[in-house]
Amino acid sequence: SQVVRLEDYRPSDFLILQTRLTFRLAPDGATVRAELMFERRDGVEADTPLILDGDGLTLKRVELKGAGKMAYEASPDQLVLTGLPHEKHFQMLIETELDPDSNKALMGLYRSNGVYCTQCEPEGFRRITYFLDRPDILSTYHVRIEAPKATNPLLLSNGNRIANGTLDNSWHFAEWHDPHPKPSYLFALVAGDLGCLRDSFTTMSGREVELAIHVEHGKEKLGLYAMDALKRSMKWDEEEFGREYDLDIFNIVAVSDFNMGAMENKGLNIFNDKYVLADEATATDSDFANIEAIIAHEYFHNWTGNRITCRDWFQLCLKEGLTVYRDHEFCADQRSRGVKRISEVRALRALQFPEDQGPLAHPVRPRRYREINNFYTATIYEKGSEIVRMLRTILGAETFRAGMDLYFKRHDGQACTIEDFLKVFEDVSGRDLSQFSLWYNQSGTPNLALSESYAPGTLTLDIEQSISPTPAENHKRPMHIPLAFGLIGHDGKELDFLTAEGAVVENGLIHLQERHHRISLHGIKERPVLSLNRGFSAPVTLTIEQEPQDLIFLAGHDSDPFARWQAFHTLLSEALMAAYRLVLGGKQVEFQQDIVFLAGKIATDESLEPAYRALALTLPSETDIARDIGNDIDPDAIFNARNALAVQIAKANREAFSQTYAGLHDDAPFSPDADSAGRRALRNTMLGYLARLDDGLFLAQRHTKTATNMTDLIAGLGTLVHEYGATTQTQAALDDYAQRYATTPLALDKWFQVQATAPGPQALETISVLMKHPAFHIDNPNRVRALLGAFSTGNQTGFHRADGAAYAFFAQALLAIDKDNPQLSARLATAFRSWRALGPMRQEKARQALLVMVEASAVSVDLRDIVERTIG
Ligand code: HT7
Ligand code: ZN
Repeated sequence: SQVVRLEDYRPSDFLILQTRLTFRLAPDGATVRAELMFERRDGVEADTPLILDGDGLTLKRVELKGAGKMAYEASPDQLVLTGLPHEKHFQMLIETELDPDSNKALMGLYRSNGVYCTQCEPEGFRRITYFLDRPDILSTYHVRIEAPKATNPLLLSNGNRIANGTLDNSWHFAEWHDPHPKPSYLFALVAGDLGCLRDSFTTMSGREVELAIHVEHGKEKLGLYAMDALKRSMKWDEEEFGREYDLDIFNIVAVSDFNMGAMENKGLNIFNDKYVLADEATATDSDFANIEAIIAHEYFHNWTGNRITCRDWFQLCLKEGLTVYRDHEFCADQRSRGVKRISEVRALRALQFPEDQGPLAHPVRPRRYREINNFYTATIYEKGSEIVRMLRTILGAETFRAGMDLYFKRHDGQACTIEDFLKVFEDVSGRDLSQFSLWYNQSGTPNLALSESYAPGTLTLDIEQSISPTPAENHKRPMHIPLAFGLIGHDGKELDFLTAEGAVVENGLIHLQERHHRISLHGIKERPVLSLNRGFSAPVTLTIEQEPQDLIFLAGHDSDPFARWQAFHTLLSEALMAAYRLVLGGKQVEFQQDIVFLAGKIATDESLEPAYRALALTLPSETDIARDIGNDIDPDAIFNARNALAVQIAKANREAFSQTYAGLHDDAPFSPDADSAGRRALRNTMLGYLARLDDGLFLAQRHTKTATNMTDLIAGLGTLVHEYGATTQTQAALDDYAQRYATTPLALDKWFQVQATAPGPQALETISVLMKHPAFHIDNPNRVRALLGAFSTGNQTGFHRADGAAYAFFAQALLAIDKDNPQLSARLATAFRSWRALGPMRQEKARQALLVMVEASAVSVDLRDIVERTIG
C-alpha cells in the first residue's frame, strides 16, 4: 500500500461541477448511473488522462455524453480515461453495479437491518461509483432513487426533495437536489422502511425548517431527546456563532450497524442508533450526554466541515478539532461548565495522552498516512479541539469570535487548510501565530517542569518546557503555551500581584514561548499557594513538587473547579503510585488519613455540585495510574493498590457515604437533565464504595432490584458483576437483565460490556463464552465494541493477564473481524498501543500477538498499518 504525503498535494487537473446520480435498488443488487460534468482546469494539457478513483467496483458502462469518443481502462480500483474531448467542459456517463447486502465493511452503500444507507467519509464514495473522490472536488448533486415501494417507502438523499412518484412494478422514486456544492464524502442516501419523528425549527431569519428523525418503527419516542438536542444546537449556533441552517429540511437517520458515532452528510446526518435512541429504561445518563454532544457535533459540521470543508485529509482537524471545540462549548452551556471541563480533560488524558506518548503518536495535522481511516484519532479530534480553545484563550473571546466570523465570510464554499484557519486570526488580531502553529505540526505532549521560590513579597517561578521524542520527530521546538494560573492566600481568596514591564504574564495567563522562563511576581502580601493550569488552559503535563498541605488546601479552596479537582487527583495519584510500589514489594498498604478523610468531606460538602463530587471521588482509573507510573507496569499490582485505596476510603467514611447515598434517593419522575444526572452519579459513586464493605452484596443487590432507570440499574449490575462476580445473586441479576432486554440491542450491549470488564484473569473465559452467545454478532460494531473493545481497553487485569493468553485470543478475534470490517479491527487493535510500557514478560507476549497479526495472510491495509506502527 502507498504512503500519502502532505507535501505531494497538487490540485486536481479536472473538476466535477455537477453530479447526477440514479440509484436503482433492486432486491438482487443495485445499479448506479453517474452523469458527471467535468471541467479541465486552465493550463492543463488536452491530452492529460483523467484518472478516477474506485474501490472494488464493477463497471457496466462508460461513455461520453454527446458524440465524442475516448479510450478507457478499468480496474476495480481505478478508471483511466484518455483521448478526452478538447473542450473545457465535457460530460460522462458511468454505470456501476453494487451488492449492498454483502458489504460488511460498512463503507460505501450497504444495508443495515434491511435499510440501505451510505458512509462515504473519507473514501467510501469510490465504492459507489468512479469519481474524483477527494475533498477539494466540490460538486452540486442531483440524486434520483428508484426502489420497490413496499420495502422502501422512505427514499432520502442530501438537500431538498424536488420530485417523487410511482413507477411500474410497484416501484417508486424520489429526486433530491442539493444546491450547495460539496465534496463526495458528504454524499448520502438512505432507503428503507422506517418510522419518523417530526418537528420544525424557525431560523433566525424566520425560515421554517422541517426536522425529521427516522428510526425503526415503534421507536419514534426514543428520538425525542435527540430532537430536543437538535433544536437546542440549531439555536445555539445562531446565538454563539451567527450560523443559520441553509436547507428546507434536516434529516437524521438512526442505523444499527455503523463504524463510528455519526456522520454529518449534508442535510442527511446518519447516526449510530446508540447516539439517537434513548429513554430512561434503556439509556444511561452518559448515553443522554453523548447523544446531546454528538447530535450537536454533527449539526455544527454544517458550517465547520460542510460549508467550509478540508482541502485534503491532512487537514482533517480543520473540521474535526474545530467542531469538537464547538460541541464542547455547547455542552458546557447546557450543563455545568466546570464539570464538563473536568470530564473533557479526563477523556483527553485517557484517550489522547497515550496516543501522544506511544508508537501511534502523530501531529494534529499529520504529514503522511498509509490509511486515512486510521487517523480519526483522539489526537485529531480532542487535541485539535484543545488547540482551538488555546487560540481563544490567547486572543480573548471577542477577537476569537471576530476571527471565526472572518473565517465563515472569507472561506464559505471553499476547501481549506489549517493555514487558512490561522490566517483569519492573525488578520483580526495582528498577532503572528507561526509559533502557535507548531501545535498542529509537532506531536507529543509538552511537559512543564516548574519550581517556585518565595521571598517576602516576591514569588519566582522557573518553568522549563520539553517534549519527549515521538516517532519520526526527535527534535522538538518550543511551543506557545498559555498557562492560566492564580495565587491563593490563606483565607482562600485570590492574591494580587505585580509583574515587571514587558513580562509574559497577562490576565492570569503566562505566555510560555521559550524553552525556559524565569518569572517574578511582586507585591504579594503573603506566601501564596499556586494554582496552575486553571481550566486546563493548555494540554500539557506538569512536573512540580507541591507540598501535600498545599494540594489539600487547593482541593478545598481553589475557585477554579478544574484546578480544585486536579489538586485532589494529584494527591490520589501520588498516593496510588506509592501504594503500587508497596504492593510490588509485598508490603502492607496504608494511605494517609488526611486524603481518606478529605474524600468524606467532599462527599458531604453541599456547597459543591453532586456531579463535581462524583467526579472528585472517582479514583484515577487503572490506566491513569499506569500512565503516571510510566514503565515496567504490572496491571495486577495497580488493581490491588487502587482497590486498597477504595476500601480504605469506604471504611473510613462509611457513615458519611451511607448518609449521602440515602439522601440522594428520590422518587421524582426521571429527568435526564444535568442536575438529576449529577445526583445519580454521586449516589452510584457512593454505591461503588459502600459495596466494598461487609453488607455490600446486599446493598448492590437491592440497588439493582429497585432501580427505576438504566443509570442506576447498570451501576448496580456492574457493582454486582465486578465485586461479587461468582455469586448466585450476580448470576440471577444478569439473567434477569438478559431476559428483560432480550429484544433491546443497545441495552443488551451493556450486558456484554459489564461482563467483559469484570476484573481478573477469568475474564478471558467469559469473553470466549460470550463470543459464542447467540446474541453476539461479529458483524455488528456496537456488539463487538461492547465485548471485545470493552475487554481490551476497560479490563486491565483481564486483558493483560500475565500468561499473555488474552493477547493471543484478541489477535485471533481481530483477524476474524478484519475479514469483513477492517476499520473496526484496526481501531480495536489500538488497544496494544501502550504495550512497551508493560513489564518485560507481558511485552514479549504482546509482541508475539502483534507479530501473529502482521504475519497472517490477507490482513487489511488498515489493520497492518496500526499493527506495524505499533510494533515500531
Ligand atoms: N466525520 C465523521 C467521521 C466518520 C467516519 C470516519 C471514518 C469511517 C466512518 C466514519 N463515520 C463517520 C464523524 C464526525 O466526526 O462527525
Ligand atoms: Zn466530526
